[in-house]
Amino acid sequence: MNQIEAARDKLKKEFESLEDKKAILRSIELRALFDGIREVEPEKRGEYGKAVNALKQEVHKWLDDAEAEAESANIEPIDVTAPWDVNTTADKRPSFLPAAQGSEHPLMSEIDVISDIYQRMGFVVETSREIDDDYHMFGSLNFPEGHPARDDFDTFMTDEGLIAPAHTSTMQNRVMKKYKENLEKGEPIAVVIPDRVFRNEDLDATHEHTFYQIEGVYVGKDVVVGNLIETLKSYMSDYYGEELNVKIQPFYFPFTEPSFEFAVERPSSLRKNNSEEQKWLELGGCGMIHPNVLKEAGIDPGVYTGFAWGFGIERMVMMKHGIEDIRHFESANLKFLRQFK
Ligand code: FA5
Repeated sequence: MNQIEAARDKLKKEFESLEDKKAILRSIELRALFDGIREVEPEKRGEYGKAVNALKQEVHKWLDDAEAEAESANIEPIDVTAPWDVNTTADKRPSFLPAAQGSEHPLMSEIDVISDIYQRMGFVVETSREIDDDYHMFGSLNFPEGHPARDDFDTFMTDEGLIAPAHTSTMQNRVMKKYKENLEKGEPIAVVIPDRVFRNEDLDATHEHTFYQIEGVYVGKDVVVGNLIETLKSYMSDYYGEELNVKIQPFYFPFTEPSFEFAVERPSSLRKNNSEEQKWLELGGCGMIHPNVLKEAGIDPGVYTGFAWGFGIERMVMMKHGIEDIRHFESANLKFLRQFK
């Protein structure tokens, strides 16, 4: 049986070197053992046959064990967020870079700059939320049930009917209710809300599906359109450090009356061509808060009036820093991001 022992050792070595372990069943060595049965003397044939079969079963066991091992290696959870090749061992993984090598995202630092300006102008800064309901997205904003204007704010919805807000105007009702006592004390409501919003959008150089807006709400006595325009212009000249050419034209929003669209003249470096459309970049919408929206927040529109606006933050920053495409912000392009460090 030395012959079988020797064949077993050879098979084992072959098995260990094989990538496709199943190929061992087609091994010449194994076949030769079976073929050899005929050559063994009849009286030893039984014993020989048993030994060969036992070896064959052992080979099958090697295979089963190898398969089980491969399977348990596969089950090990893979950290899909790991910023390294998950197959490297712990000692070969890169260590994290020191925080000093990173920097704040330019949009976050610009939101701070913008908020600071409004705070100096007397506005309180509030934050919005990234999941909201139908009432704050539409009902509180004077969108009648089934009104086509709802389609202008096409966004994402959960099965339960919760909404990823398409604009920061979802906060108007909340902040008016929260600061209503200011009015009783003879003070205005003056709040800005910078935050993230979401839209089902065709993407291009000025449209993202996820972007930032800053909402502003001002309510008091004897507030008129002139106050709205002066507030926005004063903010603009502070943020840009110069007077930009602006265009304010009538528009429609269910929650403001009258409503306007506010655009600024683009420098030629940010224009694709000389068309009238390329000349202006729409920064936001604004208007006098609709009486129904004031009433919904428990404010008497016969006594108080107010204005609101919602500006796109990326677009304001694009104008400030000459960024020609909004998609740079989310691109994780270090060359782009380092310019703001
Ligand atoms: C609104 O969202 C209104 N809620 C604004 C408003 C507030 C009006 C309060 C009246 C009173 P609009 O859909 O036009 O309006 O968006 C406002 C601004 O957000 C745009 O002018 C633009 O600067 C920015 N914006 C809109 N869609 C996108 C987008 N897909 N990508 C980047 N910025 C966008």
